[in-house]
Amino acid sequence: MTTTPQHQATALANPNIALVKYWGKRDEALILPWTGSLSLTLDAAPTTTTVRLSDGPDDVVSLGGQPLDGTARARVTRFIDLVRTIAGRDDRVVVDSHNEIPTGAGLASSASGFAALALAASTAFGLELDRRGLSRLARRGSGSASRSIFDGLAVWHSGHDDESSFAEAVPAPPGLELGMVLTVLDARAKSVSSRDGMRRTVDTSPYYPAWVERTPIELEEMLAAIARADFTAVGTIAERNAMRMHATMLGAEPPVRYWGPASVELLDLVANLRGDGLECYATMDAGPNVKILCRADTVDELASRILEAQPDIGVIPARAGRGARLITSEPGGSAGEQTTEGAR
Ligand code: 2P0
Repeated sequence: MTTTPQHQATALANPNIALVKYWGKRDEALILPWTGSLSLTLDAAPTTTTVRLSDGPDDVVSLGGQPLDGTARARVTRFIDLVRTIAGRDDRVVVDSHNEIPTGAGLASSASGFAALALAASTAFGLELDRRGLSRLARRGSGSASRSIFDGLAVWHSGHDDESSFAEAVPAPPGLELGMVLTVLDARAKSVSSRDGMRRTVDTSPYYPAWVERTPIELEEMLAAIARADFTAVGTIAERNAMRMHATMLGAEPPVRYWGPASVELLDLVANLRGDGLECYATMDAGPNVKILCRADTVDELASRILEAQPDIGVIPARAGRGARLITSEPGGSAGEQTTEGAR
């Protein structure tokens, strides 16, 4: 492939939280999921990543100003190897990445991280990817990153091979303005990575086949609920789907349990708030932190009601946000901020 490397590019991407979850791969090398999923890209807690081509002897990777090593570094360099292969180049790189949220605590840092890395690296190496291509590339770093390429709601089609497994935007109709409050109950990195948790669930949980059978139906129900701007249905389906995902994990051997006592308290709080007329729904990922879906105009009220009940926890209020975008790309000078479409 002929490419025009940009020397250096900086990209910003936001995390996304799934309303219909991705849990389990049919192909670990290509990161092809067993089922499709759907998420909301947030306007909070971004990752900013700069990739610079270098003539040094080896890749240098840092996160939050600290050099990465071991598995975390290997995951990035393997991804850069893929970009080098596609670009037909062998430059080494310096990768400098910063997260605004705790890394590896089930707060979607790998989604924002690999979405930003995919955009910065593909630009630095001169690949001209459209958003579908970028989504496919980000998927190879982390499945959920395929969805952070897009603004707001995105559906990741499971597909059956590298080409057919990508995410795309789902238009939100007027009247369905979504918000979310992320709670930070425990900011430590989780003890079982989502990658290992998924593998164990697929390999050992007798409930996993039911998940594979049900999720496509729930995804269709979710898309229909979105199309008719039915917030109650969106929230109900999302909460149910999250509980079912955790049920498949609890059936694994040994069980994969990300919940802690504080998570259960939050789940009760969400049910109580809903009973009091503040319509909100809980979802949880591969960590103890509960994320609470609400209407965009109730985010602030929800955040303060949560803090009233649980003054010691952290909350991150969020609304629908933008997909991955370039901040700068430099053949020599700065290109200013561009959207991914503008970056083609
Ligand atoms: C999701 N999660 O749909 C689900 C729900 C966590 C629970 O995607 O192995 O970091 O890199 O593809 O994307 C977290 O998994 O996993 C995730 P890999 P990823 O958001």
